[in-house]
Amino acid sequence: MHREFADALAAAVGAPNVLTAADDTAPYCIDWRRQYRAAAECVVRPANAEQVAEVVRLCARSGVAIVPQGGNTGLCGGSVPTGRGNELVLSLARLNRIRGIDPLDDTLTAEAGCVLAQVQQAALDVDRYFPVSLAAEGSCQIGGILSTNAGGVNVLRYGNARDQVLGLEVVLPDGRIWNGLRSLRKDNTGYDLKQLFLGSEGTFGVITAAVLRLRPRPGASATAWIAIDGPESAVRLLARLRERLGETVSAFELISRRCLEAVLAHATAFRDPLPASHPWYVLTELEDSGGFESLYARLEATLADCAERGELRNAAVAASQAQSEALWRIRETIPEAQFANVKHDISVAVSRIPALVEGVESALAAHFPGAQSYIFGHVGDGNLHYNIGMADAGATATLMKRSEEVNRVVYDVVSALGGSISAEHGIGQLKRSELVRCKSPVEMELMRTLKSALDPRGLMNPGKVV
Ligand code: FAD
Ligand code: 2HG
Ligand code: ZN
Repeated sequence: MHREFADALAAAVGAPNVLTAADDTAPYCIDWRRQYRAAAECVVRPANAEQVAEVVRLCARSGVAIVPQGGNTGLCGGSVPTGRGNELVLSLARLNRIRGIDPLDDTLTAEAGCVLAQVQQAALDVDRYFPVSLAAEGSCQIGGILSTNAGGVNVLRYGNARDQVLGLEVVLPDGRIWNGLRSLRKDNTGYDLKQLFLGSEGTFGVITAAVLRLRPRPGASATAWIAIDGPESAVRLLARLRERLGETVSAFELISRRCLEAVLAHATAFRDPLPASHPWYVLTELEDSGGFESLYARLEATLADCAERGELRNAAVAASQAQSEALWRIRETIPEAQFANVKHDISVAVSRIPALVEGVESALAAHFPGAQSYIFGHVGDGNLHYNIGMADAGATATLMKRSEEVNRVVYDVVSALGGSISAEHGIGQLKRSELVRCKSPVEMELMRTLKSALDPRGLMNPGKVV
């Protein structure tokens, strides 16, 4: 790294916050799945928006590219360097202050480096609720979930990360700070600029803070683990639960038997929630303003009725918070229990989920005999994590080398059903070439026009998305 540039960075953020030794930078230069590793010039850890702006100005002056990084839990290689050109990792971890909470406005203003769990807890502390929830919530950061427009398990009721945002503060690629930290529920004064930065994976600027919407804290929640025949039953069961229980249904997750078995094999602490084995499961959660007893009773009665109609095979309703947490731990452990395989994060209209599973399974059987699918995820949003491996680690490693061919097979089915190749994880480095295949030339041109208008020198997270 150029001496003058290094000195200027140290002056901006303090020398201890400019990491250059390989041992220090290594954890920032490899992604969560250990699929992408590349060196950075350095890792810079500013403490506030002004310091971020100064670092961005210095980078613009020296032509150094910036890779914004939050909790580094992203699953598409967006948060790590590409290894092409001079890149600096800009860690937002020290911007971790909650700037304010207003229970009358139902808003919380958080800096980008606040960990999601910290924000959830801060909301609970004032008897409010921040509904974004995902297995990485102990490490992913607000800037990361907003930049990927993360989903998680509560999208069904509350929407994606994008839907939780009222205002943003962003450092633009030239180092100017855009203060859009408004708390307005209604504001039609021209283009809604914050939407540009939500879900654009750090390619337009660095989010430094956000005004987040809070919700009423649910009085009670009830959880059920339900055995079903297959995806078709899941879609019908969701419709039935929503008919009977309305908006109280906040999560509705599909889990295949193979995923459950992977979790049971992963750690001895896990138990199969039901006495017999079943091919598929749904994990559902209800939230309501009333008490637990009545919610539990409504859920149990609805499931008993569904069982009588033959709409489910068996069900276990959690009788305590501890039982509910144990069921959710199974779901949350799936990503690490089936860590190495060819990942897909796909969505279709909810009603097309059965056709999606049928189509992908038969295409896989034809093209990759012996392939084993780990199917799970947010079926209530039409979003499945469709991860494909083989019976043993060696064969899976070989399959991973053919991941482009596997992707082709999966994405052709997705595309025939009018679906998306990235429901929630984003594009990053992983799906960049696929994006070009699945978007029309008009859409790609619009995206590139936006990119060159906002970041004409291409210094914001290059090699990601477009
Ligand atoms: P990072 O990984 O650090 O970054 C992600 C992207 O955002 C990168 O492109 C990065 O450059 C950019 N970025 C980060 N911070 C900023 C910023 N302040 N300004 C501009 N750009 C920035 N995702 C889901 O949607 N739903 C899930 O259910 C889900 N579950 C997960 C479970 C596990 C176990 C793991 C490991 C990941 C999961 N994810 C899920 C993936 C996921 O995208 C996130 O965990 C989260 O959104 C990333 O946050 P992060 O702070 O780790 O971001
Ligand atoms: C989840 O829903 C995440 O758990 C991770 O989005 C999905 O590991 C995966 O494929
Ligand atoms: Zn997910």
